[in-house]
Amino acid sequence: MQDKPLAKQTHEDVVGNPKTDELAQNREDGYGQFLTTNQGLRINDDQNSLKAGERGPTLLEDFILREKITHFDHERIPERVVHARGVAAHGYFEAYGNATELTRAGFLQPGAVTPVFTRFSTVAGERGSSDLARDVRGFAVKFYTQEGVFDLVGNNIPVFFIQDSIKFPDFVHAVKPEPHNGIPQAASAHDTFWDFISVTPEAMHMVMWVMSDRSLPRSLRMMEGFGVHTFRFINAEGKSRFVKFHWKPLLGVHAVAWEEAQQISGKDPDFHRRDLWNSIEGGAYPEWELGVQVVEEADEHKFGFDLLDSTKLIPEDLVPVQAIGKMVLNRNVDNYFAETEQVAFHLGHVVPGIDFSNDPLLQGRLFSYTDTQLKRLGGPNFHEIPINRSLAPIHNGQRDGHMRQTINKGQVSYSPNLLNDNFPQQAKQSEGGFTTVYERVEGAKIRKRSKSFMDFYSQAKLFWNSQTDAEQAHIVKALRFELGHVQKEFIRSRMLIHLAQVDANLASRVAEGLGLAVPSAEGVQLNLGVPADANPADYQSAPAKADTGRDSALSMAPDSKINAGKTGIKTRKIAILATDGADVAAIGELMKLLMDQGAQTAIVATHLGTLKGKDGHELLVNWTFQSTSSALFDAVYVAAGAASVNTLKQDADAVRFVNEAYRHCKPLAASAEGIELLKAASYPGAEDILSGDGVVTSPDTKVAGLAQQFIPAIAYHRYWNRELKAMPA
Ligand code: HDE
Repeated sequence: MQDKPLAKQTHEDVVGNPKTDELAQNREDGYGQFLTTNQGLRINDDQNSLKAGERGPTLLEDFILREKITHFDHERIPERVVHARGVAAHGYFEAYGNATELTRAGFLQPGAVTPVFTRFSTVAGERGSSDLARDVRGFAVKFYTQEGVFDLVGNNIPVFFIQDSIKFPDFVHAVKPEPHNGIPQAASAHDTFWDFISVTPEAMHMVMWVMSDRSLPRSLRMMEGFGVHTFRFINAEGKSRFVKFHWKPLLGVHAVAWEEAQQISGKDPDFHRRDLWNSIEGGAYPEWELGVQVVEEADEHKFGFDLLDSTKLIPEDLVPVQAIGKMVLNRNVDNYFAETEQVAFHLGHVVPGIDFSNDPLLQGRLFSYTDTQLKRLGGPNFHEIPINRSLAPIHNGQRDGHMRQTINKGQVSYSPNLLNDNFPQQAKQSEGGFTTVYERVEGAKIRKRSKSFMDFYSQAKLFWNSQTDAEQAHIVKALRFELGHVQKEFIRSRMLIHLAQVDANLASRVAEGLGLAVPSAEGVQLNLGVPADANPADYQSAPAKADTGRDSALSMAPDSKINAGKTGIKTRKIAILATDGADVAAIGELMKLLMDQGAQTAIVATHLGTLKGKDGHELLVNWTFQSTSSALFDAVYVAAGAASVNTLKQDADAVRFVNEAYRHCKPLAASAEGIELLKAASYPGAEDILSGDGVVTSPDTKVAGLAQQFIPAIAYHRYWNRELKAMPA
């Protein structure tokens, strides 16, 4: 166990992180070495295959050619059936030391620092799909603890679509590209997804989250993570409590606009992957606090919903999240395949002090993750792949199998035994041995959904009620988009019935966009997921509770509770629009002020190379209006300089750049003549960009005063209310 946080990790500097040190033993970069075959034979000619004559056929004898091509032919492994598209980074977790009363887990005790490897992902898209799909994000953390590997395999949304794992293949088949034509990629906006949802109302709570901005993160560094299921913490006295895991990002929780997401998918499909990589390379390490909501066993039934039901969350206003540690990601992978692709997470990788609940979704996952790794990684020895290897030593009687790395010595591979003095031996609890929590379970062997799971709409309503007007407008627009892509009108119509169970206003606003009336629910069997011999009535939801109230943790508006106090502009990207004739001295001054706060700036001009300022100074250009887009920035500044602004005003792409930034509700600023470009970018519904919230202008060419207002505007992130004025949903 280390006693202080790990220092900055670069690819070369691996000191301090035991997992990095261990991985280093498997590194190979070939620098300064001879080219060899896989048997270590030095190769003399890697340019020509062995032929019978210069122009003759290739000989089977060419073992060098065959080895190279054969290896190449086998380079791909099956992609993950879900969460195929992902990106990961190394880091460490530091316990605050305040969880000792709750759990005996060593990595949560005072002073403990544990190496981690964290993989983020989208769910539905294939390996090469865009990062900006409207989708749930996976948030899986592997802790290499001294007591073995602990995997916290969560998502960025605290609930799930279904209540029982037996429905998972159906759900995934519905959301994946349709089987007859393989369309659409990484999108839920199609018939089979909404067909399934329209007959599976237990999904409605999760659907609200996915239709909200939660599914369009600005950055993986700016999203929450959730363990979703109820787990257990067990302390040293053996006392068990229920817990829900939360990751809270220190940068706040932010999203992009849906139109922007669609643009980013074309302009830079690797947007999130690149953002994470660049932030870590630049030393702006993303950080999250790990927190838990704790429920005493005696309080299990006091919430009005079932803690074992993964379509429900515990409102944070009822049970606050207690922070118990912090994760910092500070090193990118050396090799995407070896690490990010081969990492194998499993809910069943736990350590003493952590245990499961009987959530039927969780229980099914306990089977699925090992099973899927066997297929994906090709055999039972995937735990020996460097990225998966435990730092705690492994000793057992398991032997052989594909690609076995360990050379187990001796005669004995069974237990108990006399020949090896009964080693390896079982560990007592006091020696770190894992024991399952004592729980009395009684009941008939039965396939049935618990009655306590049969409220599908109340928390969907709680979520809706907890959103600001602008957030609600986004949900309405998202539903109009998604259902607008559904070809069958009866599916659209049926979805309106479910939306009406959540909120009448929500349903009617979506209906208006679809050109439909909200049908009556009278006589409609809303849930078709009913066993053949069951009474359908037993599987229908209770009506949404009238008094769900609000939960202040559910809004991610810029001034919501989640974002309170997170006012910095660290790693925000600001485009500075300028071309020849711009006020280069003032630009330099503003760049310095922004970069001093940790922001990143880029000069976007009409040409690459350098631009010549009005004062004769030159400035290096980073992008042109053709090579980038406002969608890739958080804020825009238009520099002063009459000649520069005149050129930009004539350039349709420059005008569009500003126009789009405004439409996407981003902070804008302009100095002196630069204001003219903002005016030129005005459009119907927002005739006067200058009066919009978050637009900072100064007639002065000096930037210090402007920066004072621009910096908090950038920190605010998005002025979504502009849309309510200009473009009502
Ligand atoms: Fe997963 N899930 N899942 N899942 N899941 C997989 O395992 C599965 C669920 C999650 O970055 C698979 O290694 C079942 C909930 C993440 O490598 C597979 C059910 C949550 C990742 C699998 C669920 C998740 C996976 C595919 C219903 C949030 C990516 C590849 C009972 C709490 C991990 C793999 C990574 C991956 C099964 C539902 C999160 C097939 C059967 C709920 C973050 O085993």
